[in-house]
Amino acid sequence: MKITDAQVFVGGPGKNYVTLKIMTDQGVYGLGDATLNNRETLPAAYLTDYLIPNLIGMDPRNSEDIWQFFYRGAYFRRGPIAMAAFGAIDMALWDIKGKLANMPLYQLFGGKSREGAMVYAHATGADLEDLMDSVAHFVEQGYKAVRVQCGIPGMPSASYAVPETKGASTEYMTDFSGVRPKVETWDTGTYMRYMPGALAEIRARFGPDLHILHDVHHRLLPREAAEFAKSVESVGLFWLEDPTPAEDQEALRLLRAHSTVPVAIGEVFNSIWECNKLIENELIDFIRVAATYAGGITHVKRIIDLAGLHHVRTGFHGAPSHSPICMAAHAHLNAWAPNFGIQEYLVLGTPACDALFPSDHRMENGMVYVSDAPGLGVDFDETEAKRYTYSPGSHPVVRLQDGTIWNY
Ligand code: CS2
Ligand code: MG
Repeated sequence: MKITDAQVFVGGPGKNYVTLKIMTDQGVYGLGDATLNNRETLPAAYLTDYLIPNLIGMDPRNSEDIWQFFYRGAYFRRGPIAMAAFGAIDMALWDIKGKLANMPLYQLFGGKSREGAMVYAHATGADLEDLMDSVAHFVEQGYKAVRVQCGIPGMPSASYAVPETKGASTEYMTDFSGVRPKVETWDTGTYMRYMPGALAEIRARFGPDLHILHDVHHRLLPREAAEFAKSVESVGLFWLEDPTPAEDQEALRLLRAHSTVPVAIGEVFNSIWECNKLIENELIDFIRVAATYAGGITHVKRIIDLAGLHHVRTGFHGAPSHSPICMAAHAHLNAWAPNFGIQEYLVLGTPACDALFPSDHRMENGMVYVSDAPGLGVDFDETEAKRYTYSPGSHPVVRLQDGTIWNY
């Protein structure tokens, strides 16, 4: 069996999804997601210029060997661009494998460990009251877990992932007016004084059963993160995400020494080599990698297995940055993984997205039910794809009040 052709499409409803389609001489094709948010043309070029010419003629069933060929063959290993490109190829090869076996992927992993996988939504508000309305909206829809972010009184501009005006759209992460970022202003002291009380109010309003998550988005120093984690302990968070920039992994020992708050890290990691020390030293509780830029299903399965040895559960990244193809890969991993924790969930279910990526993975009452179709169980409508083109966008950059650049 041989790969005969592969194509890359960039575009989508409100997002530049990077979709790979691999064709074979047996008519079976596979789909992969190589979306690297706000740098989408780069994995697309890596695929088109270097990887696809090598793929043609390979036997698509040898997904492990193909993964190793590209990973080791690059010599300059890892990095989000390469790993997103390898990840897309890997997903597409697993999709083909499942279609050949006539089985949904979770069966090839070892079957279902659960019927539905719990997901969390993003609740956000310009202020706490606005956020409470957003949380209530998700609770009414049956969500059992909600990530909460809100504007902070005294903070000069909207902080991470919040709209500037009440009730505004939640299109807060990418500005598609060009590659020049908008600037947000951050003040750690204001955040540290306000947020613990706000989280306590959310807990008081919604009661003990709601899983509440909060994302610090890498903005605190290690000592500040330890103080913050200690101060929110009574809220009973499901997790505190990215309390510090994760390059300095030893820093988490300070947080661990002062607090039992569950810690989730890893959405910017692209290989097991960034996760292994955090996992082996049991400095985190949830690992946040994504099948897209952590090298696909083959590589993420290795991370899941390592995590399982150390009581670390999964909490895969699922920001709108990932296409429904990556989310389908996650749905299969989540159905199988014995150490599944939760899934961040934002993309599936919008009519435009469903038209471009038809699938019968189902979301109901805050749970995802995996599709039983062979392979990934998601398709790509190329006619629909013609409606979209690439539009450059950017994450905001963050500065302190004196102008110093800070962490987005
Ligand atoms: C975030 C992301 O989902 C999350 O937890 O931290 O939204 C992140 O900001 C984006 O994926 C960046 O592209
Ligand atoms: Mg995050």
